Amino acid sequence: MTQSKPQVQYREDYQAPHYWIDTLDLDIQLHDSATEVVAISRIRRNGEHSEDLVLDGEQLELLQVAVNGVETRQYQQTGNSLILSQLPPEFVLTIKTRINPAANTALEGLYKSGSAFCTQCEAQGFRRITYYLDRPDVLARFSTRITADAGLYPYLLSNGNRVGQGVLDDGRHWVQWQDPFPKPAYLFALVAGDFDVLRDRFTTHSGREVALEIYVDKGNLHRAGHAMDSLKASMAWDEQRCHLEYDLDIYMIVAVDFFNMGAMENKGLNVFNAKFVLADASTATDNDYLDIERVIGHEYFHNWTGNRVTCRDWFQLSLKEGLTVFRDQEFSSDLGSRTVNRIRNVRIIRGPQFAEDAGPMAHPIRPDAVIEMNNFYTLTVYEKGSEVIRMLHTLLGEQAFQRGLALYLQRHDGQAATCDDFVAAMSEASGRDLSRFKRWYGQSGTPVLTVTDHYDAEAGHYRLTVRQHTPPTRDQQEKLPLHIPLSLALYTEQGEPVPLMSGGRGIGPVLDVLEAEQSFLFEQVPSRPTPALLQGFSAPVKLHYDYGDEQLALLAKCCLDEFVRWDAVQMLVNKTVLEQVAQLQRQQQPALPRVLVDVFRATLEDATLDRALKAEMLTLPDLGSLLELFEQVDIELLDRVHQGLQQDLAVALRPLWRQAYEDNLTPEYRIEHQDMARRALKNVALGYLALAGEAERVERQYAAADNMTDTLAAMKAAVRADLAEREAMLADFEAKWRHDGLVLDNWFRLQATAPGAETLARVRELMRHPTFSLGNPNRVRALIGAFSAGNPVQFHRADGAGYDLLVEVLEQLNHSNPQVASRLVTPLIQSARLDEGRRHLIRVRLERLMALPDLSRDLFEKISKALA
Ligand code: B3K
Ligand code: ZN
Repeated sequence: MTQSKPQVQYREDYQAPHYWIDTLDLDIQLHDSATEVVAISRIRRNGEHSEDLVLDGEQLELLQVAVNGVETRQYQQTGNSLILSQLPPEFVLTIKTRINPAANTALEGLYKSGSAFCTQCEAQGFRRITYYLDRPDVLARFSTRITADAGLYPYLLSNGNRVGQGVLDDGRHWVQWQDPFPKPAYLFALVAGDFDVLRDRFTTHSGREVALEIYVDKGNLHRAGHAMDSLKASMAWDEQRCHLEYDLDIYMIVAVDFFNMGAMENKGLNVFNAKFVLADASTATDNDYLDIERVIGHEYFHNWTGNRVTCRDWFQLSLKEGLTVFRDQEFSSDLGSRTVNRIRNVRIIRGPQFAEDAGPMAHPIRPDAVIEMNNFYTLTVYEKGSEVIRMLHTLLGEQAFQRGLALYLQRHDGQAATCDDFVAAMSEASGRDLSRFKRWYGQSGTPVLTVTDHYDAEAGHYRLTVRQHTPPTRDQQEKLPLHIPLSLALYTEQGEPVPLMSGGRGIGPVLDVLEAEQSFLFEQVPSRPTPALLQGFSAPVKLHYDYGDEQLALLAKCCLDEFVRWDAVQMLVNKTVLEQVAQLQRQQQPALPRVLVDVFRATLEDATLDRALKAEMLTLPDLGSLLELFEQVDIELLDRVHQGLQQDLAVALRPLWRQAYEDNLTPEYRIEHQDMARRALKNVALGYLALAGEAERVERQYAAADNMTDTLAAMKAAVRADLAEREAMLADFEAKWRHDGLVLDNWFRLQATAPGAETLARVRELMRHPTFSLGNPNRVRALIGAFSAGNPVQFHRADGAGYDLLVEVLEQLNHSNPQVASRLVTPLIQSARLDEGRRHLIRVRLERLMALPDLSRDLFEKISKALA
């Protein structure tokens, strides 16, 4: 909590630490409310100076300090630091502290998740365990001795290898761990508890035998198999695609119920939100299975990109996160459908990431100024960061990219590196000038590409003119032209691709857009072509090109780039939405364009299309992404258009939805990509059929379902279409799953995102459900997060009651869990697209929060920016 006004840290102010810590020996005596930590470090002065040693520490009770074994009182304690002066060039520092894990509701540092102890140290949680140089450029060899009650905590885990253990007289036991790899404190982990353990092995390419262990709550062993398969698949993939091998003899994953985010890549001991570990057919959906594979992969890939080479300072976070997201996206794409993965990622960029760029928290993927680091684990740093890596991959090609990655890892192995180091390695390995490309790291905001064209029939010339412009963002007024890879193809009216010729020779599909305005001439173009622009979403930009409906229909049917086929449908939908909003504003009846129905029909009837892709093509953008089409818009009007469009498509194509439904029933449940694709398409069809009033079919699916994907799809269809059957299904589901929080989260989420004015009251009622708790981040996200971020119409009720609910929750979480509070506040600070009335309602409430006497740094940073 804030004592004084929170301070801004600037990237430019980076200074190497005054001291290095070479080794840290931890001795941790676990007790619920009085855990004692003895930390012995070998410290070395960095260069000649007489600076103090300033250690970070928060919420610690200091018991003893000794230098070279001699107890000392020559230290100062300020709010969050311990300062030692007049130190020798090298010395051993011993610090004894006491902490209270049971009272730690912030879930940062050492805390209790249910009956187990666990830790979360990234970004700055280690300072809640002991006084330390808690910064990522201080790398030490850790050894950790854990002592705890043997009955309650039979498993005592930490990083590295188990090197000793013993039993004590008082019913307690101990285990000693040694991590041979120097690491920053944020990668430290400790877990103590009683678990079921799933064990397996992996033999690496060079023959290292690795023990794989997944720790889950007792009784959940049967739900850990998919996580184990995903782990082995990740290890194999990293060897095959990136030639990277695992480096310890053991890899452990622990699933816990109380966790602020998805998972954490601690060296050799990942701690996971149980949501990303536990799965079986009866409790997990197809998407849950895919998410588990993705997150297990992500954390595993961090072992190289993040752990072996870490970040010099937290401003460089995207160095490990953007790169590791890129790696997990490639992993998922190699194992499943590349196009569908691409589409799902692009939906995130175009929806919430573009909204972040347009809001008060806009920042470059490498931020320049930070108050609370935890606020910068953002879609920009992660997802846009991955897009930046993907653009490098597009520009360099797979081979040069892999050479660059190898060079970067080999050059900086065991070090804390910067984004500049990464780009330098990529540039060296490929011979490409990336100087302009580097601007992506420092410039925030979403570039707009405006493309115009001219066809000269006589000469057979086609000229594209590309203008780029990045509108100012809240953090940065001036914007410079970026290096944008623009992938394109040209199509004839018959849908045939035209070979790209320029300067008398064939050229590749990727144009280097470098200037504010640039034009590209294509020769030997037989007729006026339709350009397929931004193939594969080759850059995270907004594209403006004045496509005619027929051109979009052509691309949707014929384009060889599957992403563009999907995108053409999206553009057609966007055009329709813009048109219909205008019609409603003119008090006209919105019209359903023939061409849209035709494209949907052609998509449904296309027997060659992958079913998962079909499902994506037939799914409209969500309201959040549609909001991004407008400078400002009446959200209820937009929602009416969105709902009406789905309704119209449901009715217009009803026989085809029925057929898609019938054709894609899967007789038995298998986790297999073909079957998942069938279910995806079938359930999209079910959604439309529900809107067309086919309640009986929805009920039948709910009753017959033998898997969570189909159960939830039926329940969702009923809720979205507001079918009378929905209450019975919801009641049945609750009775079945009320004791399983993870499963019940689906039930909370569904009700929180239900249309209708009664939703708010329902959410309030659900907050009193016995399985709901404000102390569990998963529950909070499923109910409160889903309502405020996933139900824009009800959250932005004109009476402000949606805002009041969120503010009440924030006031509580501000004390108990500032990180979770800070995530939840997002929809309140991204109000730019809303009307004046709502913005006023929001402002009043943000001002109230701002006036809280003990506002956390996390909320302070976001709210003060929103109010500025
Ligand atoms: N590195 C962690 C995120 C830590 C978030 C701290 N607030 C998980 C991940 O990105 O893999
Ligand atoms: Zn990560």
